[in-house]
Amino acid sequence: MKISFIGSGKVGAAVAYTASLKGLAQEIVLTDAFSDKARGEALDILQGQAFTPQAQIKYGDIKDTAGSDIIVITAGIPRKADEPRVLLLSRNAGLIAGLVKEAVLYSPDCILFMITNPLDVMTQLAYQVSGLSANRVIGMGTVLDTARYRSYLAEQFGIDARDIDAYVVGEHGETMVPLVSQITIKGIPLTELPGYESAAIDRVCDEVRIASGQVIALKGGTVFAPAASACAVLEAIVKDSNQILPVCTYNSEYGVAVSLPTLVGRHGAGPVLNVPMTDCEKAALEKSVANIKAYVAELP
Ligand code: 2OP
Repeated sequence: MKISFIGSGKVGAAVAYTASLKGLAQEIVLTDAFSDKARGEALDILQGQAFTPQAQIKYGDIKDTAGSDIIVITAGIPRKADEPRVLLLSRNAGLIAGLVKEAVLYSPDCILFMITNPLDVMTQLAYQVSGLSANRVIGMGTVLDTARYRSYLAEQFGIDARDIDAYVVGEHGETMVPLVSQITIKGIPLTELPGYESAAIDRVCDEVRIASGQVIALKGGTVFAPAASACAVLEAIVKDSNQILPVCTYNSEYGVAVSLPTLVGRHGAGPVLNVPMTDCEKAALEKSVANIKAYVAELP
């Protein structure tokens, strides 16, 4: 398994490091517009290898990513705390289109894993310009928001986050939809938990919506939750686990890239699963999809 990173900033480097700790690849290649940054991060990971799983950690330019099984794209300008993710559209679109095309030339059989924001638009763009089938262009999407949702629910109700089945779907952005009607704890509806009150769920949903802005305001950017979430997706691909994750993929029913619970394995992503939703949740998802489409229409 060869995993290459286009963009070795804070998030790219953290994903690469986490992937190396999890032993997800035999070969990891870091690239960055600032080549010293890629070299520095690669050397830093390499120097710890006496105590971590062994992998070849390399740095270089896009040519060195040739033959990758997975290409992780984190390149681009990140957002500030008070900026919506979508403001990055004009900043990142041209850059990402060029990088995707070049990466696929060197790795025509790869799975593209998109992390750059605005996530849904960048996934749609990568799907359009890469020529790859939809199952091989995967955005991290609301996997990250889902991680936050489960973590905050776990904290609120004092239970193990890994026992919680709950999803955030739709846009990885302002209109994300935390699904409340389907939350279960190992098959038991959340409403059956001692101490359950619907106001607490509303508070958790609000917290999830502002979660990244809060971290960005405090430390300048989100890093560890994105790295953990990205590596959950990478692990599902590498181990061919067919895990259900709300990744972002082009959805022919909606006509745009959007996050929904999807099987993820060595083939990439798909099929998308039908989650039961209330009418209110369905309407919120439709609104979220419309929002993504409006942003996609702004692509140059
Ligand atoms: C996040 O949600 C900034 O999209 C990034 O952490």
